[in-house]
Amino acid sequence: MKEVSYMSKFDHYFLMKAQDIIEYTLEKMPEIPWDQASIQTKEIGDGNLNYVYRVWDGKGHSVIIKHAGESLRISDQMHVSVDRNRIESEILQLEDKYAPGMVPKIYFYDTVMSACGMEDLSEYQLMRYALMEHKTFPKFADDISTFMVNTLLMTSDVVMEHKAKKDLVKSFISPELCEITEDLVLMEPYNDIKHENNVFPPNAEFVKKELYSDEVLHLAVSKLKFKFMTNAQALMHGDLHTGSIFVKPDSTKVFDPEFATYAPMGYDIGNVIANLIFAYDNGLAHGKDEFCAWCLDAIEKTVDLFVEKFQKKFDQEATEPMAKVKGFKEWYLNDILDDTAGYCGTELHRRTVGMANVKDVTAITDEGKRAWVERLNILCGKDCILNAVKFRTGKDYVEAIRKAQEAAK
Ligand code: SR1
Ligand code: MG
Repeated sequence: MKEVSYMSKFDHYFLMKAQDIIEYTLEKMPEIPWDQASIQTKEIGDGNLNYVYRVWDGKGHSVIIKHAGESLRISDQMHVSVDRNRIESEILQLEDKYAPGMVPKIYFYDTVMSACGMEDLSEYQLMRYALMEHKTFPKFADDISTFMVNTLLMTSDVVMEHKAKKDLVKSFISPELCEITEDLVLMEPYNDIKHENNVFPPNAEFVKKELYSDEVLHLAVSKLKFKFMTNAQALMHGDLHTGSIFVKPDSTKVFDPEFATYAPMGYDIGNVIANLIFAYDNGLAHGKDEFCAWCLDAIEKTVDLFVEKFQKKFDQEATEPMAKVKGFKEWYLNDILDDTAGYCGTELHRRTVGMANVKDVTAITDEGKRAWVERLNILCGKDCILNAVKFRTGKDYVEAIRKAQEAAK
């Protein structure tokens, strides 16, 4: 039989623009009966790395096309492998297996154009923006603790057959994205080595004293950095902040796992807690007492539900005989909780003084209030890092936040 080969504009990688996206969608998703007369697209990306297009028509069909550029949106000087789109697509498929219904569906992914088509979740709101409107989400702690226990414990050596786990380690290693975390999160907030930090000027002296000159803190953070680089504990999301979560009152969806890699579980849990603290900062600056109380409650429940569900699932799912030895589960969980506090601290610091900040804080227009909550983040983060072994329950975080809030005045 004669082989027929079709030439396509999308046989070789190039950075697609809006005008290419419709043609691309029609080619990649022929199974959808698109209404070509009304099909349109809009770039809706809000992150630091990729381009995100919504494509829709007048007959109710829609899809999200996510496309990786060779340089990053946050800085055209930063270049990161476009393989991150494959990693993200495969991880979302895997997470859907471990935490069904908690991530967008992937319809296709394309390693030539480094793009994927995924479920349009337009009826959801990005959690960071919803929190900045001081909306509350009663199911959030329950949902996110389930997501973390399921995706983290189930991909660890406690549960997975070890050779299969090592295959996942191999598939999802992304050295350049790891390097961003290693430098941007776990080093630069403490030494501004590349002079890329964004320090709010009224706090410049405070940052110099509390972050740049504290050698005890530097040693603690160096240990967290080495643990991140060397402890292939679980397939974590790697960027689990409120800009990677969509919410509706009754549902939570996690997306954007391109930083996913094998690293300590506490990195994800710490990120969630720190980002709820940024929401709290915003509520505090705007005098939203009820919202602030909800943030503290969500932090408390997220930690406590994680611990409760983790222990239960560990008992149900552990397959590794040595993980069943008496005392192992408690030792392992305490280590995760130490890491949780430590990485909560580094996330608090890097989003406050590092290169990639969060709108919850930067959108605070009252300078005095912004300076205050930024000092809260810095002091609370230090407490989490330096006293990590004392953070065992949700209440420990709530107390630390209240203490830092007073000390930061
Ligand atoms: C250079 S990328 C900066 C940050 O954006 C991503 O969302 C990650 O959080 C990364 O650290
Ligand atoms: Mg992201």
